[in-house]
Amino acid sequence: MHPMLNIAIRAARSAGKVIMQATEQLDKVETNQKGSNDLVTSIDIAAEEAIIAVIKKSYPDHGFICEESGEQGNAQSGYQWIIDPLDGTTNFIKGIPHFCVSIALKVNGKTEQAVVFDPVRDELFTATRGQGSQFNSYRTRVTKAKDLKGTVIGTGFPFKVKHYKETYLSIFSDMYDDVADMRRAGSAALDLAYVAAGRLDGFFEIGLKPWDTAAGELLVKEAGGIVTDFTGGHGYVSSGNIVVGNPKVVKAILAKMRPHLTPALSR
Ligand code: 2AM
Ligand code: CA
Repeated sequence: MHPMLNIAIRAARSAGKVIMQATEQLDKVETNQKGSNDLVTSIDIAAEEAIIAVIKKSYPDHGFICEESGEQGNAQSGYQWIIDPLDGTTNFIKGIPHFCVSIALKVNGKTEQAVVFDPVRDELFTATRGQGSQFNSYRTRVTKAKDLKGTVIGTGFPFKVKHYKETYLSIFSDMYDDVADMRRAGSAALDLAYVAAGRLDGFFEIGLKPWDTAAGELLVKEAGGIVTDFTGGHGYVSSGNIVVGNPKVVKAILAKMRPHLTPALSR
């Protein structure tokens, strides 16, 4: 295993410990509002500090982009860790046991290592660029679906950007006609890991942030899947409008989206 992936796993497990201890006394967790329907807890912050401490111990010169503390460290080093210490914060606050830690490492702008760790089920999803994607050390692949028939597609509602409601619901409605079922579980990073592990056939969401998707993207690609924006392009890197799955599933999802796209969703 690559030494940097090893450190990423150690960091994710250390954050997982902080998070799981907190679930035993949820009433003591402090919650603050960052933005519209966007919450942060004392645990997001403590878990992020735990991750940074583990990584800095081995790699004191690396840079970081973190959901809670923003950019820090040395971005010029060519190494940048992209960290979501607790993805699925709303689930965590409500006591719904579905959230994860997401850590990716970019080297000169390319994602090389990825970890998504579910501390509730002790499930570890990892990838190293060019070496495939693993679930608890076993190689994973995206599903082989040829179209939407029989598929289960994950999604997230645009709960922080509710003006997309109408467009989102028309896309959802058209897709719903063809799929077996849809899932809205509340942690985008875990949704992406589930696509990589073949648990979901595909996934789409509007307006995700780099720390929600950085690790999951590499997991999906290394599992044989593709990642696009809502037009099939690369705009997702800045827009966070993301579609993933095997190439045929992505094509089928994009076809359902096409009639409903507004300019803001076409990038
Ligand atoms: P969070 O828990 O770290 O806030 C839920 O739909 C998933 O999407 C979560 O992973 C949530 O991350 C993420 N998310 C982040 N920004 C979002 C946005 N603007 N709209 C919808 N989901 C968002
Ligand atoms: Ca997140």
